Amino acid sequence: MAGSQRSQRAARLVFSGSRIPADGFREDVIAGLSLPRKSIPPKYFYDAKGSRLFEAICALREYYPTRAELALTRAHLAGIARFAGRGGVLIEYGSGAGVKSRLLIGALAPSTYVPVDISREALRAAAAALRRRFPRLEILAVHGDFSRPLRVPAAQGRGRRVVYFPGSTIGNLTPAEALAFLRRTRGQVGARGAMLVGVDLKKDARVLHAAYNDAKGVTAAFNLNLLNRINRELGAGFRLHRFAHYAFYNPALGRIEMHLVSRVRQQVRIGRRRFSFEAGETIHTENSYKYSVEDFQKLARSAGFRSEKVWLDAKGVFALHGLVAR
Ligand code: SAH
Ligand code: AVI
Repeated sequence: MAGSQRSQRAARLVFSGSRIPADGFREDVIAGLSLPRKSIPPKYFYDAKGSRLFEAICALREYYPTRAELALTRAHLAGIARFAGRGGVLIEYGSGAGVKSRLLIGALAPSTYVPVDISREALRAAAAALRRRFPRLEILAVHGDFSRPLRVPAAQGRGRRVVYFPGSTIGNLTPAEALAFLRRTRGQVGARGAMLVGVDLKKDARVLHAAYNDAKGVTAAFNLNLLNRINRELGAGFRLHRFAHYAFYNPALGRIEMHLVSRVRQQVRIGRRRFSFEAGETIHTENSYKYSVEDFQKLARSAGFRSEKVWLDAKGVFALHGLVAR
């Protein structure tokens, strides 16, 4: 166990797993840029600046998912608490700034809260703020990567285990990765456990397009910040003005795709390696899958869950699925 550890009479705030997520960054970037279609996993967006930019995205007029999910959570909080039960262990994947977490913790009064995030900065700030808000709550914060099997402390703690995965972060996984993640989670919560998953719904492509191409250019800055991070952490020579943000809805695959397009023919160095780009060639940086209620229920079923509840926001743009073990 690494990181700081403080204890108080009723509650603890413990950080663990501090080095794991950075492992593999260089290897993943080199491997991704060596592919015929260049790509880099979206989990690398979230350095300290990337996490701040994501929070700025959440406040944008065009980016409806955060507002919609917050509104539906507030509107249905009592029903969500009845479904999930009080006093158990609440594990949250991709907890970020913890805004939705605060609502859920208030309603579920868990004995232990386990936020898991790849962004150390976001995790520390959110856990410290939650500790101030809920001084008696045990918080076991895990700096880790949920895209691989991950040991989570207190997973065998007191009470029912409930996994919370809001924000449609599941949409950033391919359907095959999402299925594998849901299966691992089904194993983790056990036969009496439950899961709450926030999922963005399929909708008019113009609404989706605007959400990922905002007028202020915050999403573009979020996408381009990945190159900044590679420059800083891997000693690379990306010139950011030679790349452009490009996001579009792919209706055949039901996903938003984000890319970084090379504006010119160029070579870029990473350490001693060189990578060639044609003008117009892209690095695929993120998918954001959108699911109908039925399609997501089918996926959850294949993973060993039964869909017990679905809550929608008033405009019908976002869904929160309440899943129980089958
Ligand atoms: N739950 C918040 C934040 C969503 S943004 C909300 O609903 O607004 C996605 C979050 O998941 C970020 O905080 C990011 O750091 C984290 N994340 C992305 N990929 C991850 C991974 N593979 N493992 C752990 N955390 C990840
Ligand atoms: C975190 N995730 C669900 C966001 C999404 O909508 O796919 C990340 C994001 N990318 C661009 N804007 C927001």
